[in-house]
Amino acid sequence: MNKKRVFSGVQPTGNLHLGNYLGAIKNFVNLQDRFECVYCIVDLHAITNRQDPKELKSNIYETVASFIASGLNPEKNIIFNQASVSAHSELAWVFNCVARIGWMNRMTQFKEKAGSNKENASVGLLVYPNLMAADILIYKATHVPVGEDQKQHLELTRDIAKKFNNDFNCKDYFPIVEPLIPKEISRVMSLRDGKKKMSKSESSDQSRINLKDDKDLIDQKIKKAKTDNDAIPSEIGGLKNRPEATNLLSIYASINNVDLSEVLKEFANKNFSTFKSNLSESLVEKICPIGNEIKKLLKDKNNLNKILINGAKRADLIANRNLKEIYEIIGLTKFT
Ligand code: AQP
Repeated sequence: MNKKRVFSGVQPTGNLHLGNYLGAIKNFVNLQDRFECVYCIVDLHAITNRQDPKELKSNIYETVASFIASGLNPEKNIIFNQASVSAHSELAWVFNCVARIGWMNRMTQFKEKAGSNKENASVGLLVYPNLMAADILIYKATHVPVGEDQKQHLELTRDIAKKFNNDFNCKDYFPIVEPLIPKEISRVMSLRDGKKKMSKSESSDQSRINLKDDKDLIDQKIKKAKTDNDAIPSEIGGLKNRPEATNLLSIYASINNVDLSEVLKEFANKNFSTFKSNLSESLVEKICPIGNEIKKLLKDKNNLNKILINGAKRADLIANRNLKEIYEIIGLTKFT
């Protein structure tokens, strides 16, 4: 049926960090030669939490610059922001009517982000996964590269696709998407707490490596990163109940494109201070050129505008064609 197509999105909610890079963007780059790829800056998702309007606008540029600096080719891939293509919101409304309230209530991201005061969370935060399903399915994407934290939302996308296909008697209309989750490290954890996800909204900047951090900052953050008192084991079994050690060793594996078992062989029985200087070196080698390129790209807003306008036109064409079909299936008409 459909040609294989990749879709993924990143929120413009601040500096992108190593979790976004290793969990998602590195994979985006690897996929661009094999698939038709659509990469979106999901600004409508960002406003599920209050955003400063000026900062939001500047974070959109920051995110597109981070995509390009990480190696995404804007000619080959469709790169755009979600607010430019209204079909995402239109399909999200349709999915609000397909998905069930019970499905939303089970989403762990909502529970985590809403915290103890659920009644006061925005309705947008609750129905966020329906908009995410619309982002993906408006392109009839078949594959979605994401970090492991998004796995539950993708399962919901599959449920929505199946229910729509079934309710409207249109077998196989929406594809049942496959998540593409990195093998070496599916979830990059905080440098301060190996049980918490590395995240933009964590108040301590020491908890994450940002793509724009310079060498000194990376060295300092890795030096201070939490570990435990034991030496590095030679086998993966030796990492049981050692979340901080597992995190740092897995980051090293992912950034160097090697298996964790090989990293353990290389550093077996060594202490963490030796390992940490190797880790810093690898991060500086990989992340600093990206950060420098982001800073350079941000100086030329005209170029970034051109990339976003061109991407929006290409995305809009596909999305509107599909929306027309979807409305036809449902019985909705745009009288124009
Ligand atoms: N720590 C992580 N490890 C692996 N993958 C991660 N991703 C995010 N954090 C990690 C992946 O990055 C992509 C884009 O994420 P996002 O910006 O849309 O939203 P997020 O997951 O909510 O990211 P943050 O940093 O945690 O933002 P805040 O703090 O604003 O909530 C996704 O593919 C995600 O899996």
